[in-house]
Amino acid sequence: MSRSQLPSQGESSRPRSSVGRHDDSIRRQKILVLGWRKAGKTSCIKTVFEHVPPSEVAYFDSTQKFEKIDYDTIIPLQIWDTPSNFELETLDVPLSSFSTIIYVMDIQADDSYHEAMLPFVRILLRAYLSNPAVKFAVFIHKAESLSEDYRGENYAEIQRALAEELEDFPYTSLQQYSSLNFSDPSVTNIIINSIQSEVRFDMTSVHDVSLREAWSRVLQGIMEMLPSVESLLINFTGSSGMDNTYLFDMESRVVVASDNRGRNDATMQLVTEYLDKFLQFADLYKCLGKRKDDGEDLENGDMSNGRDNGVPDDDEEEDEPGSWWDQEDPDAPWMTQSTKLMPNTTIALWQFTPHLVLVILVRTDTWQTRRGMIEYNLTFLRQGVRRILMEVEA
Ligand SMILES: Nc1nc2c(ncn2[C@@H]2O[C@H](COP(=O)(O)OP(=O)(O)OP(=O)(O)O)[C@@H](O)[C@H]2O)c(=O)[nH]1
Ligand SMILES: [Mg+2]
Repeated sequence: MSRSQLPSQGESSRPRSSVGRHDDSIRRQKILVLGWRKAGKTSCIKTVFEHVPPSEVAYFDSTQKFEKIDYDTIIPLQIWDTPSNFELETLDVPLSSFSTIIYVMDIQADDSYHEAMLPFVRILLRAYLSNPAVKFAVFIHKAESLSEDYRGENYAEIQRALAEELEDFPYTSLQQYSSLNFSDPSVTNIIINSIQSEVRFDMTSVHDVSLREAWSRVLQGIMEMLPSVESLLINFTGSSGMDNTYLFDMESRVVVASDNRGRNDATMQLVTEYLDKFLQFADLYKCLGKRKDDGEDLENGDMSNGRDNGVPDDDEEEDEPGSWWDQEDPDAPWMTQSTKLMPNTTIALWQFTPHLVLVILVRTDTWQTRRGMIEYNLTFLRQGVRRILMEVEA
């Protein structure tokens, strides 16, 4: 293990934003997680964003009321866990304020796909009418419980169920929410086609990397800065002889950007497991930067990322933490680590911000002969990524 003493290339602190915590809820990207009872909504959220081990999901109580989970990563998120069959009118924010709606379907419940899909279609249409830019994802969950053949069949069946429920929907019942003429089939056809091309389906399971991959696509779908960050990564990968480059959210192990080429499930699983193991020892790394409030949480043995579960704090104006770059010493060394994963492959990581870590896979001989050049290129990549984030957050 080693620490890098690379120069920070003159990064300067910026004035921190004056956003208060009441406004904080507004600036967060809101993600609504819905689904049939016991489909796995809470499991999909808590195993990724609250470090609940998969072995504990069997003991979750049924969700009785909305739970808002604030999570800080490359963009600030607010993930809403919901009780099954809640009424839209009970949401305390407009449906249009959600940037993404995730519908969790239990792949095992193949006798009720249509029944489960119907309430989703109603919400999906209401959301689309109030905000056509909203993103939709269906997590076809508990996928590991079926053999590969059945998985594929059920996946297709769920896609068909959505298509049929969209076709059969009584559109005139939506007339009160829109000035569109729903009696006109050309109007409903446009809506159906547009939604069908927008909804993405992902097979997920708490027992493997598929759930994090699905969250990764959700996050990337709402990251306006994604193309800029990706082009920096692709540039770096090309100029430094890497095999794979990933930018991970450290706490959740969700990939927020990658160069995407040469990526496959087996490599992802390997890299995620490595990161998991390595971060269990996070406290040993003195220069592993974290926000002040995160640090306090960690001292209590809690890696919970400073969440406040949406409870407003009246004193927030005085003790509101600054932006992450305010609390950094620009000349301090930053955390880095490398390990020979297999005889021919080395994995290395560098922390970029309190939330983000860059992970690379590289041939061991390349790493041994070109490490200096890789780390040199990396200072520019890190600087570029941080600049983009500062621009977005300022
Ligand atoms: N096989 C399998 N079971 C899972 C998975 N995720 C969750 N479960 C099981 O699904 C059940 C329901 O999980 P929850 O996360 O509580 O589901 P929910 O949708 O939040 O349930 P409600 O809040 O009651 O509507 C639990 O018994 C979990 O053990 C998975 O990936 N694979
Ligand atoms: Mg629940």
